[in-house]
Amino acid sequence: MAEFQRTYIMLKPDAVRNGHIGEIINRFERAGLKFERIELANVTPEQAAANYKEHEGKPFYAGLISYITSGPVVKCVVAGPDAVANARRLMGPTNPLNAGPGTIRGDFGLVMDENVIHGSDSPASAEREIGIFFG
Ligand SMILES: Nc1nc2c(ncn2[C@@H]2O[C@H](COP(=O)(O)OP(=O)(O)OP(=O)(O)O)[C@@H](O)[C@H]2O)c(=O)[nH]1
Ligand SMILES: [Mg+2]
Repeated sequence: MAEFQRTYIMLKPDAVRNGHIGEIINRFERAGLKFERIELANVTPEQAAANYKEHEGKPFYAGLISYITSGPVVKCVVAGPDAVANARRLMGPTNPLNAGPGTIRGDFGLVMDENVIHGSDSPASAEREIGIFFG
């Protein structure tokens, strides 16, 4: 049985910079997921550190923080049946190199360092991330 869930989706700075907001949002709506909140904003250094706590100390951490704070993002709460897994299915694997055509990362990205979109990995992460980004 599908479970009704909320997930936190974030169109990363490269998606906004490259003018792909509309096309990406359209894919979630086309699949039947509903946007409950949506806001263009900059990620603060505090929000970036809280969101990427698990990666602190890794070689790519500094680059990740500077990338996610490099320009406006689109912060979204998306809801529907199995929203967490369905959003990640639409997004494709973390590395665009492994993301097939038809997925958001496969169609709009080329490299792991700029991988277009974020989606929560569990309902618990979603709740935590919605708290970080919407207060
Ligand atoms: N350059 C680089 N970036 C990485 C690497 N691992 C993770 N990242 C970045 O850190 C983000 C978060 O990593 P994960 O949470 O493990 O991956 P994910 O859940 O598929 O991606 P998100 O939806 O963004 O959380 C990724 O989206 C990448 O932007 C890596 O090995 N190299
Ligand atoms: Mg993640």
